Amino acid sequence: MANFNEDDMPEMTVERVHRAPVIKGDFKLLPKKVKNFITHCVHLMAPRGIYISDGSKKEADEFIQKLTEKGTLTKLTAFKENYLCCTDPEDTARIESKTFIVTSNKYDAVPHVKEGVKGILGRWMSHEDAAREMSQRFPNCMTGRMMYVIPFSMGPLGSPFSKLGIQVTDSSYVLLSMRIMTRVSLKVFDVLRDGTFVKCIHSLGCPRPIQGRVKNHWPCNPEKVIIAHFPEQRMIQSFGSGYGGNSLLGKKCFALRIAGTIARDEGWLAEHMLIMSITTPQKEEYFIAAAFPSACGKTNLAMLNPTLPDYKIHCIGDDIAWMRFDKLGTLVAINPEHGFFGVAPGTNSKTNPIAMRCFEENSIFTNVGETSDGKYFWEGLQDETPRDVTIKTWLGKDWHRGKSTELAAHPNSRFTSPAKQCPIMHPKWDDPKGVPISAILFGGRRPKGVPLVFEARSWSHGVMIGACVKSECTAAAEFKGKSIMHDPMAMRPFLGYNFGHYLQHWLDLEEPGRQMPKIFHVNWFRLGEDGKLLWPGFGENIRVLDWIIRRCDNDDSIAVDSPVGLLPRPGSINMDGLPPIDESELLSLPKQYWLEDIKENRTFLEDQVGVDTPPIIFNLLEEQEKAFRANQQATAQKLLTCS
Ligand code: GTP
Ligand code: SPV
Ligand code: MN
Repeated sequence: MANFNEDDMPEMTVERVHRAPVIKGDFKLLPKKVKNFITHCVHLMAPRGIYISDGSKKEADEFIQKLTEKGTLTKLTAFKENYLCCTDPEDTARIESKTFIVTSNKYDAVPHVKEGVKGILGRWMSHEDAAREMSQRFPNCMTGRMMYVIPFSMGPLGSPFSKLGIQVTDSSYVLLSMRIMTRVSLKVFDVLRDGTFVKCIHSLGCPRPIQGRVKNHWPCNPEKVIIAHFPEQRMIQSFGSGYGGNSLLGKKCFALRIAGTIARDEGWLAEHMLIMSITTPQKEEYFIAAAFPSACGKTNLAMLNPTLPDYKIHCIGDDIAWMRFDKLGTLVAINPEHGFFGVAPGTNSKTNPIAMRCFEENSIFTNVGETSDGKYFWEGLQDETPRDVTIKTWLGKDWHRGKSTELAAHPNSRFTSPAKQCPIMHPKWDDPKGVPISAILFGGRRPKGVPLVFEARSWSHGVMIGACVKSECTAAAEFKGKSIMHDPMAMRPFLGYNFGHYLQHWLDLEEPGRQMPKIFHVNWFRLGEDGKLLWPGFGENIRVLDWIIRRCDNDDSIAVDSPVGLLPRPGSINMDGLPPIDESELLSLPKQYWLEDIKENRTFLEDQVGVDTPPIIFNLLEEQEKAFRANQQATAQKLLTCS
């Protein structure tokens, strides 16, 4: 299975897959490689039929009706075409411990870790082991179920930037979600012809008759979950989970892990980044991309509602950016996705009014609560939910305001909405040519020590800063608690190849004649001594973006040098109209904290990336340490300036 190659397979006709009749679509007209792929899948998984999805509204309506009758979806009657879906409570997030990269050579996939250290930058599996694991799962796994064939494009169909995929799945929730998240169309087959596509194989792992109990009308197989990527074969095999990043294979599996490898080979970048534009009161427009780990604020920033007057924000994408240098040396980016799979809790009319408008219709809400007046409910919506409605949790229990101790919505509950419904979508969000990027931001949840914003001195310094990104654990994967985890470049769970090679690839992009974007690090999550956030965040983040774009225009009057890079000169961030903010604390660089942090980062790289770490990264860390040691004025509380 692992070495499956469509060119080695005899051309099959529909008769050869007769035990699985083609229920919808014209199998005969498909490109040969697609036919062979489907035939292979039918032989392997033995579905009761084949359904070739055309991505149409009519088709979606039919599935919605069926799933509503079955109880998998519940119509939220207060809206036009909004549905609630609650999963098996054991299938609510990405499972990183079951996510593998399968390559012939281990070190193509993961770095050389120090002896005795458990690597956290990707999990490798050999082809032999993968073949064994798959053979224990996929044979006949679709018995009694329909196999949906979903032709999709990541990026505008036909753009030279875009890549095509075909996902087979036995989940109609996945079919509905893929239709929102990617561009599903039969035209994919025309564009494809004899070209290549990413083979995406997904099964819930629940053949009929079902053994055991299905919870919440959500078949899955949590004990046997595996999400395996075969970059050499441009293939993904995912088993046992119907949830998000595990099953909507266009997203993290394809657009980051597989595309990352393609990007390395072709000289571009596939990153876990939002793309947005900021238009100043002077009508200048700047495009930026920002990489924050899962559940750290990408969607919120991409849809920011600016509190400073006369600034306009447009969203191009909220999770994934594909970027490359064009002939003129400009870094241009596209959003390969077609929808949002956004974190629900915390989203409300104050924090993200734009998102609230995105999901007014045609959206699916997964694992949120429900109100008696036909609406969704989650933590953060208390103030805008009438007191007289009754509320049920995502687990179907009664929820009482101020009394219930359990959560109304799962912390990783999500909305799935078409991007075009976003009222501030950029007119060029769908432009095959992409948009020019002036700045790249890294960030994470850093309750201590890390200033609101600082700027890298150079491209390679920015890569070093990205390599040291850390964040508090979030609910987007299976981790519990609030410990600080390394999440370099916000890509830890999404790396498709050796992280050392990945850093080198970033460094190698710097070439004469290219306008390298400036790189920044931001932190909305710093806490004061009282344990409260020092920065209001959300719409107020425009103040930081404003500082960043002035730096993109090389306004040197607003920056001061420091051991970590360039910091805002005190008073240079526009704080007009804000309640008092402790700016010196917000921008301070506690020396002891940083010396320990640098040491910890060095150990992390030595342990986790070892000999694969580009030496310049260590040199830059050393320079940073020297700068701290040289600076005698640095105290735990004072703003540190070296200039
Ligand atoms: P993924 O979809 O998992 O990649 O997450 P994301 O990076 O898009 O994160 P998202 O914007 O959905 O935000 C996640 C959580 O962080 C939500 O609960 C937000 O309310 C909260 N959040 C986002 N931006 C801010 C901010 O500026 N300040 C604070 N305090 N919280 C924020
Ligand atoms: C993330 O975890 O970064 C997400 C959600 O965007 S998922 O699609 O499940 O990966
Ligand atoms: Mn994400």
